[in-house]
Amino acid sequence: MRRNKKGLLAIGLLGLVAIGGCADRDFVGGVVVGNDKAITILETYSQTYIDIESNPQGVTEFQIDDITQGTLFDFTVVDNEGCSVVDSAGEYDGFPNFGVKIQCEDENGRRWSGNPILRNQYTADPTLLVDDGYLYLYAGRDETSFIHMQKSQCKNQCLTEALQAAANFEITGIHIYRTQNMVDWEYVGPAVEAADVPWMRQTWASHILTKNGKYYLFTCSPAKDIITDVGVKSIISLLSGGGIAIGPSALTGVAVSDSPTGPFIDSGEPLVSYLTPGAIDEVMDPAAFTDDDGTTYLFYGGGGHAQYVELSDDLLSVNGPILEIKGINGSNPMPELTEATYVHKRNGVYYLSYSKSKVGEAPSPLAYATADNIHGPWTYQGDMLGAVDILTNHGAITTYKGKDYLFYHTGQLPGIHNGALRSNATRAVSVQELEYDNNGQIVFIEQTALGVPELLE
Ligand code: FUB
Repeated sequence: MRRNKKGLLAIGLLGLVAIGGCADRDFVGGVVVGNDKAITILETYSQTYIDIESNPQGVTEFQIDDITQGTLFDFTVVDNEGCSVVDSAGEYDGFPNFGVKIQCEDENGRRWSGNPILRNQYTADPTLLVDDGYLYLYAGRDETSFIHMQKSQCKNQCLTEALQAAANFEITGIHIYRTQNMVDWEYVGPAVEAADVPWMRQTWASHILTKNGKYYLFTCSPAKDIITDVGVKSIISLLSGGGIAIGPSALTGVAVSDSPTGPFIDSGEPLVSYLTPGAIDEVMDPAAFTDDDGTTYLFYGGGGHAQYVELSDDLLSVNGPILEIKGINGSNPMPELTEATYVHKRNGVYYLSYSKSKVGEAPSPLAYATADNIHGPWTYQGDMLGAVDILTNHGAITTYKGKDYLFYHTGQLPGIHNGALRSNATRAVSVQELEYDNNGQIVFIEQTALGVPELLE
């Protein structure tokens, strides 16, 4: 095994392979690996990854000479942000363990997290908890063999593919990771696995919250007995000028533990579902929030709609009717809502963030609205993070050791699974610092390859 000790080591592509498909899609090629296997999708909505040296995100790219299990491989590192690579090496150990560990140092020798922060498995839909000196990250693990490629210019012809891809997540569990310095992450173990919960088909986005000395992991799943109605909803949404509706009929429940490390035991049945009177179909992407008076609310939504409901004090049932999120003078406080509602509060101001999409534009910027009251009215404030390079995004915000952070996911982790490089369900969690201006507005957050610096004691 050779190790790249510094900067960019460009390893030439062994070959380019044109891949057929949608007529107006200009595939730029692929990488030939192993036994002349042509693989790859090196194109997504907004970026073309085959051009390694001009990759604006400076992410790690690699090629594998032989993809048999246990093979050590060289890879290419691009650093365009002053990060020297002090250790980079890889070993293919069978999906999802294709990972490489990259340690970055700046010119002062300070370590940075790098983005994505976890590189040996795909992770999506972050949710965060600060507990006993640790920052805990709970994330779904993407495990997909679905090959999908799409780009913004490829609208109508590829729409069906895009929708199918969105419906083809394979997310088997929520997993727990933790750090004390934002650079070194420890894998703790699984929190909830869909196979253990009768009402779950997959573990879609979750939300962790602690109350009364217990730890509550709100989880959601597309309905088990509905294949998907995503396509129909999306067409209706598109015809009416909305974004791509990728929310299926979904359910949200809660699993409880005495410890942030689990075990989390599902309460037995969903708290709210698409069958609950008054609820929208997309009862997905739970965002739980406890207000100063101790009342906990559960927000959820997708595909253009979001709602919320008060929970009972033990958080195991709802306590009141389904409520609608209101804007000022009837305005829509969450334009182009796709999904991923998230609520936090700072200096008396409530922030309601979410991911949004608009046909023909790069998907999934994160936007937010603010209010003086948890019941609104909410005022739309605009984007806080630009589009990512993959179909979805999902944000989570926290304060840890005096710094504010936004976690989200991108398609920036390369990898190989069943001959596919990247799909809309090969996502990976990234992090950036988050700042507020003097008026409490979130300063637009730039996505970087470097991530965040190590927190020193
Ligand atoms: O991971 C599955 C779904 O994709 C989540 O529930 C959404 O937030 C989006 O990230």
